[in-house]
Amino acid sequence: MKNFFHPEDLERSDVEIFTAVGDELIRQEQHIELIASENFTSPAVLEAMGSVLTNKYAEGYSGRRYYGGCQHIDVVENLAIERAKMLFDAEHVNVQPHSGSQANTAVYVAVLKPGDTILTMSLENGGHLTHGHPKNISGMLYNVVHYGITGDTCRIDYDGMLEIAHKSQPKLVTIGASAYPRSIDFERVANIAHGCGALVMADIAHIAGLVAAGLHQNPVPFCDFVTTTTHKTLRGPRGGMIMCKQQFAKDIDAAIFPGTQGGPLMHIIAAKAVCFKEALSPIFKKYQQQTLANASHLAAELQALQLSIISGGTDNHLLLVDLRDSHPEISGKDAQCALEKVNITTNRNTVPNETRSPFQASGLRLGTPAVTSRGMGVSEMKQIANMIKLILDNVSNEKEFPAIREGVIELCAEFPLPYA
Ligand code: DSN
Repeated sequence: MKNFFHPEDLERSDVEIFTAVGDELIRQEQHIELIASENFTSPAVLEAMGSVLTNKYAEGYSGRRYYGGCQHIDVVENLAIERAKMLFDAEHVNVQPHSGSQANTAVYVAVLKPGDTILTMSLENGGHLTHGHPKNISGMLYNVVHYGITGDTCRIDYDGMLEIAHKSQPKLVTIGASAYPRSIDFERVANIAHGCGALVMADIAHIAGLVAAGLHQNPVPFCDFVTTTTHKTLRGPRGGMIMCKQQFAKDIDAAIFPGTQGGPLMHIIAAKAVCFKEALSPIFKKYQQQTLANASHLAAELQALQLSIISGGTDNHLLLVDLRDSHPEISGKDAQCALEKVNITTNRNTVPNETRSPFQASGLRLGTPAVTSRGMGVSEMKQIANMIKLILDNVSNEKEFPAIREGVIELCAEFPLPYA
């Protein structure tokens, strides 16, 4: 095979971009990455993404393309599809969505008409923009009704969902979240949706890696459509995917192309195939088990330091700190900015019954996929919890910050990224 990658090419032709990319690599190396939706791909995934496949137009599907020269492209896309089917036990897979948002939009286009009712979880309760937020196309085109979480346990209110489903008679129920730390009973949601004549779409963007490893209930047997991203817990390239029952295969494929997208990103589809192969290996399950162990340890350590964790802990890769109890004077934004000054990267998040604006928010979302990918374990989670507490206690007193930042850089150096 020809070697297509010359590391010095970018430096020679565009030193500004070369420098920015290099600086970003140093940032990733020297920061503790706790954004729950981020991860570090393998070098093999990166290599596929940087390949000559980006040069190829391949509108259409395998064996039915609108362009010539697609014989190798078909091999790539077929491998991605077959591996995804094996990984999730899916009847039909479309690997062309450019993102999770594109995947969700295509499902809506496939089965809904403008004005139809969708029943979803709101962004404020942990859902996603594309699940009917008024400023997203899903909220503009469809009549959106929300279910919520219970006030006491902060778990999805399945009984409430059943009641609202019967009252509102949705055409589609969506389930899946960006900031929900507990397991989801997809079978129960599918029963509720089907019981009132609705279709159901599970969005597993966050937990796809856990599902693939058999560590979370797989929605594929129960739900009509399952969408995901491939770059979060799944640790692949930035992109999306749709799985569905065979009866919807044609409609879903048409909703992606020509419905909402043109040419597929074949370099990304190749990287998805690489990621699925990695996810089928036994070592991937060990990685996901460690991600879960790290998340529950991080939650327990923070609780031991008197921080409030929404729902009292976590079943998955993420947790939500509610700052209102321990640090009512600081917002999620203040906390995120202070942590960033010591090289700990997080994102602020709204919490149930939020009183601040989403831009300020009262919570911090923390996730363990990225730190686990670089090899950190439970003892590092204790160190990280102590550093977070120290920063939150001293948001407006930066005296301690340089020493903590040095500690973060030293810790990161013990767990190098695989890109040397
Ligand atoms: N932006 C992603 C996240 O951070 O969860 C969801 O799309």
